[in-house]
Parts: sequence; structure tokens; C-alpha cells
Amino acid sequence: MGHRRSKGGGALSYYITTPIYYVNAEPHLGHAYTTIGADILARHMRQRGEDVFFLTGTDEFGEPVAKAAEEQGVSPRELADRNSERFRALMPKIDASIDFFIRTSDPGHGAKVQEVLQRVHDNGHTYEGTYEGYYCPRCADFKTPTELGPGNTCPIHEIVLELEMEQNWFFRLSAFQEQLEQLYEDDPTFVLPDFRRNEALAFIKGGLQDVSLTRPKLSWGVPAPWDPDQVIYVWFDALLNYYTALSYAREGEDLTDRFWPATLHVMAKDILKFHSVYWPALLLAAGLPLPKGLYVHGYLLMDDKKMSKSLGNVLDPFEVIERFGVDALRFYCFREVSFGQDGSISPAGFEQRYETELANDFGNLASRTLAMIERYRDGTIPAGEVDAALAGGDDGLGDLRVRVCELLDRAEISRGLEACWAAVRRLNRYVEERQPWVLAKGEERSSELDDVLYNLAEGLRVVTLLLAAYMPGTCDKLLAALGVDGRELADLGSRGGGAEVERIPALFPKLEAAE
Ligand code: ME8
Repeated sequence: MGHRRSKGGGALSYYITTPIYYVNAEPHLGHAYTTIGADILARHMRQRGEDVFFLTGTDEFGEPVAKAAEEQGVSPRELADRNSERFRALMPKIDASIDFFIRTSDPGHGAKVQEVLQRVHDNGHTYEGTYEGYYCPRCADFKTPTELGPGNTCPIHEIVLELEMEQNWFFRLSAFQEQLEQLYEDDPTFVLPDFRRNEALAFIKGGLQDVSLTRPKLSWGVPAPWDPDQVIYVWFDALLNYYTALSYAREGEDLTDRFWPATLHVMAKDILKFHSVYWPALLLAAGLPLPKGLYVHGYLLMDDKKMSKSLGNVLDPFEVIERFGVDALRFYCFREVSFGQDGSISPAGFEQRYETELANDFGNLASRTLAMIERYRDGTIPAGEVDAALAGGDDGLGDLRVRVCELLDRAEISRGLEACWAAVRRLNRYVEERQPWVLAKGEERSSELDDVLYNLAEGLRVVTLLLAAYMPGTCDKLLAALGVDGRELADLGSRGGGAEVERIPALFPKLEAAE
């Protein structure tokens, strides 16, 4: 079961989002990771002919940004402009095929936030009250007693929190307890993976407290329409980006009916509570349809700690791309760390996988296949019989497409990649077993050689089409060299012989020695 749905028989609409990133610092590999993950799914669904909209952007209001700006001696607007631009510049570098980049400082966003929250207010889900409790300015989160670390600290940022008291508007989150429990019961895949669903449900069952919806004293935010002395608490303003973007992403067009509710929100576990509890409750309060699902992945770790700007142990994605290339980055993140789990990454790990898997497994399969077709058949893929021995089993090519599609329906990105890689290795073994260079020695085994070359070219075509969502640039080059025009995943098994192939330079050249 996945999160996909049909709108009246035509193409499925597939609306996928990443979190919008705080502009209090520059992007790091953690941000690239989520965005690449979502991009893999977006690209894959486009190859399946679905109507895709892929959104990312920046979260610009609220205390985390206002504080960082103060520390740097600039206005929040200046800091937001500067860092938002860096996030935007990251997108083409990581080959993220986004359809829109939202900034919460966009006027179109603010206006829509006000409209939705006015409805929440009019529907009677707000009241005025006094908040007293511990607030982490870096998380922009009011911590419940069970969420606090020892000595009233923030367990994520490891800082001591002040007791805050302020007058603000509350959102009646507690009133949605039953509806949320029901939602989790009715739709067991609302949050994936399962263990994250259980965490979210446990949080709900622990008893929901009302939460602040607005904050006084802050000027960097969207004013509450019914009380302009207060601004909307940044998390509610931020969550609404997923909905507001559709109303103004295309000038003169409202995409809301076409794409809302969202198919999948992708994020890491740090913001599970906001997405799995506050977000559906807010939508219910506004009378809006709920997203189909969330996928909550783990952390990229460096030296066994979460890579984060506040801990300072971050890898710069721009530098990684410079050294290894964008597709190696896209591959490595999902190969080294199983999507959904936490996992460590390191420059040494990059190098190793680059050499053993990209250069030796995939690069080598591609270059030897193209070289043999050129040498033995003048560059034309011969017609041949499909080899049943390659089709079956866990690493067989026969149902590879179906297996990868099923996995990616559940956002199992690493498992989808694993399935493709097993097929790459199987094709390399096939070359060793069938030894085309021996078959090429005399005319008498010519039709056997045709079959082997045909099966190799076909296997490589299928696996490369499936890998194209993961490593778009590399796979495009290889598919062009194999004479494949389209990128659709329908009817994968139908190509005969006859296409012309071209030899190309190594897809993954030897790395320069590190400085
Ligand atoms: O939380 N490993 O923004 P943010 C994996 N603005 N993913 C990581 C990561 C790591 N080490 N570090 C960051 C916010 N991420 C809010 C979101 S959404 C309505 C508002 C990724 O800049 C991951 O997706 O702190 C995580 O959830 C997100 O960046 C947090 O980004």
C-alpha cells in the first residue's frame, strides 16, 4: 500500500514536498539528502506518467531566523534573502527537479495563511490564554515536560531553556485527539515507516495539550488577521506552505484542486510531531482535506552525531559534488544509509562506494557492454532470444520494474536502489559466465553471441531506466549511448534488436587524489 491516488481515471496526481528549510544558516548535506530523496520519487513518478508537482523552499519567519539575524548584525529580511538564495542555488546543483521554490516571505503565502487561519478562528478552534513553559528558540518549539532534557534543556540543541510566560492565542489541539486517533487507525500507512507511525500515535495517545497559535513581541512573521498585535507561530505558518504554494505557484492559475491533498510529505524525524499531529489537526480545524501520507527518514550522522548546523559537524554538499559529481552524491546517500534509518557517512565511505560500486559495478557493466557491441557487431544491438536465466529470482530482470515501482510507492528508496544494484551485479556475472570474447572466436557460436549481447543491452537498458530517477545525468548519457529515446517505464520489456550504440567516456572516471 502506498499513498497514491487517482483523480477520475487519468494520470495520478503526485504532489510531493520536502520541509521548507530555515534560512538561519546555509544548506548542508542533511538538507540535500531530503531534497534528493523527494526528487528521486518525483522523477520516478514522472517516468510512470503521473502528474507530478514537487515543492521545496525556505522557512523564513520566526525566532530562529530573527535571532540568527541579530547575532550576525543584519535584518531578518537580509539574512532570509541571502540564505534563501543559497538553498535555491542548491537545487540545480543536486539536480532537484522542483516545480516551485516557496519562500514563506512571499506575499502570496502570507495572504493564504491568513485566510486559512481566519477560518480556524471563525470555526471556534482558538482562544486567548497565557502560555507558561519552556520554549526552545532554535527549534521554535514549546517543549512538553516529557520532551525536555535533564536540567530543562533542549535534547536536540543541548541548550538550557528559559521559562517563558506570554499572552497569546491558543489552538485547541486537544479537541482533535479522537479524530487523530481515528485517522491513524483508519489509515495505517498515514505515517511511514511503521515505527514512526507508532511514535506519532503514542504521542497522540499520551494526551494532546492545546498549543500556542500566535506569539506577541515578534515582528518578523505573518500577523494574525483577527489580532494584528500578534504574529502566527512560525510552525503553523510554515506547515501551511504545502497548501498555500499551490494557490500562487503558477501565475494566473490555482493548482489546489489538481494537487491537493498532497501525496507525500518527506522529512526527518526531528519534525515528526509537527507533521504527524499539529498539521492534520490544523487542516481538520480549517475543514481542509488531509495529506495522503508522510515519510519520515532518519538522520545523516557524522562521527555518530546528527549532522547539524548547531553542532557544526556538517559536510558541504557543494564541495562533495565538486569532488565526486552530483550523481555519486545522489547514489551514495541512499546506498550508504538505509532510507528511514539513521546512518553515518564519511568522505572515506564516499570514495569506497564510488570505486567499488559506481566505477567497478555499474560503470564497468556499461563500458564493456557498449564496447563488445561495437567490437563484435559494428555498434548495432543484435536481435536475440530473451534469456530465461536472467529473468527470474530475487535479482532477476523479469519483474525488476514491478518490484522497484512497488518499493517506491512506499518511498523505500534504498530498497529500490538495492534491487537495481542486484540486477547490475547479476548482469556482470552473466558476462563472466557467458564469456562473449570466447563466443566471438568463431562464426559457429555467432547466434549465441547475438543472444548474449542482446540480453546485456536489454538488461542494461531496463536497469538504467530505473536508475534514471536516482542518477539522472549519468543515466541520460548512458541511455543516449544505448539509443534509447523515451524515459517512460511502461512496456519496458518490448525492445528488439537493431538500435545503434555509441561508445562514451567512462561514466565514473578515476578520482583525483584528495588534497
Ligand atoms: O525544521 N540528516 O527546518 P530545518 C537528515 N523549517 N536530514 C536532515 C539532517 C540530517 N543530519 N539535517 C537536516 C525545519 N535535515 C523547519 C521545517 S517544514 C513545514 C518546516 C533535513 O532547516 C531533514 O529533512 O531545520 C529535516 O527534517 C530538515 O532538514 C530540517 O530542516
